[in-house]
Amino acid sequence: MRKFLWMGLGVLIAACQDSSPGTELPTCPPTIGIEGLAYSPSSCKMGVGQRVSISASTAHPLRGLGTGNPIPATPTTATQSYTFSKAGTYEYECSAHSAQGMKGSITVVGP
Ligand SMILES: [Cu+2]
Repeated sequence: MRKFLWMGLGVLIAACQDSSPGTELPTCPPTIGIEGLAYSPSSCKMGVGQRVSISASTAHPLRGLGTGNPIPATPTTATQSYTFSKAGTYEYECSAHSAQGMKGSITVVGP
């Protein structure tokens, strides 16, 4: 009886681990907005070749992180759209508030 209990627990844990990262991310809206000191949504997913705008202003300059990021590393104060032509996870931040956690990521998935 005890053995079956442990088997059941093992199945339950396996089921929980089955969900691959990215599947619960919301689909990116046409424009990623800013709410307080956070991007909204702060994480989202979209398909290769799609475009998304990311809000930026003088109060919240946007810069991309990492190599191969369509969002330039040099901060921009203009809201503009970016096209992601390669699958991967792209991170960005508000250069004024990154210490306060004003960061975001876009997960680009292949067709
Ligand atoms: Cu900011």
